[in-house]
Amino acid sequence: MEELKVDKHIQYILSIEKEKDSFMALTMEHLRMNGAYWGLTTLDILQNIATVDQNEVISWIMSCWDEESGGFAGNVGHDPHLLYTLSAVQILALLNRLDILNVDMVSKYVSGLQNVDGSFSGDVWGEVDTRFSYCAICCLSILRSLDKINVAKAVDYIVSCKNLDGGFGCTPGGESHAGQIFCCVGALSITGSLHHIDKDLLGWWLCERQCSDGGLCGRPEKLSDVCYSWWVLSSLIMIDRVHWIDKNKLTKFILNCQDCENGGISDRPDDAVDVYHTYFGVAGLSLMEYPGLKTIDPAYALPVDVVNRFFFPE
Ligand code: GRG
Ligand code: ZN
Repeated sequence: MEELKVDKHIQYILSIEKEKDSFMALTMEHLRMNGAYWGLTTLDILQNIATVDQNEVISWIMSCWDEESGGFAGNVGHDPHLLYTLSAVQILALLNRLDILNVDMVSKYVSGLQNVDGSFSGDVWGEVDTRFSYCAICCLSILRSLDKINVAKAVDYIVSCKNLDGGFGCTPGGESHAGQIFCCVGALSITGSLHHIDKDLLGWWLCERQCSDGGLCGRPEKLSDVCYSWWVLSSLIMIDRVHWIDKNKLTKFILNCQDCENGGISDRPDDAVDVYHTYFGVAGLSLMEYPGLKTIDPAYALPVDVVNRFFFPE
């Protein structure tokens, strides 16, 4: 079997830095904060976070902070959003620099986006989605500020998005999708509410996502894609059903999506690589305990040692 090209992937992620002369110059301008989280978390799983200039990263992150609202934007001068606020908090946790945050203001931003039905809007424009429930809950949990929202109502809303097939959608009645399932299972896991899930039913739906090529897909009749190695596998782990998929076949599928020459991982074999699928491929292998990788936490999407550090500070 092809092995994981650790050094090539490190070089690939660092090369995105060199292209535009700073690490933060990751491809997608409007969601650079997410890109930074994907790249840096991948480097940490590959045990190479020390290769980046941490001060440069931290000052860039803080320049994306909007003092007025308390939220973070996807890039300097852009509008704040829950998606980027979670990424910023995750990166600061990764770099062990949560101390520079104004926790009260960031938590106020997040809690201010909760609606009366318990759901969360992504920003002031109001779009509601279970993705934002996850972002809010994960972010506040890292900041140890879950008491700033109505957790019971947040859980009720997520449960109202559960379908008869055991999965979850983005709003009540929305079709089950592996990405939304990760968000709902992750949020329920963090809030100690997994008893709302029928584990056998959801586990069955999730393990049915494994295709004949060994890869996982996001919904019935769809093609396999490396990113679902994260969305599906992390959910299966959280509900204790990961032994229902064939890990060997999935490992081979991910390793087959590597660019063995220039580094990086693509969505499926022979496609172009990107930092997003590089992260999900490496994170998926970490979930399957591939040798030499840091173990990643399936709910927080951060290495386990990082999660332990913010819950059990020295
Ligand atoms: C910290 C890991 C982490 C996440 C933050 C943003 C977020 C929370 C979660 C997003 C969950 C989600 C909805 C993921 C799905 C992304 C995706 C590949 C969507 C495309 O779906 P389809 O079904 O495409 O249109 P395919 O290609 O699968 O047919
Ligand atoms: Zn994908």
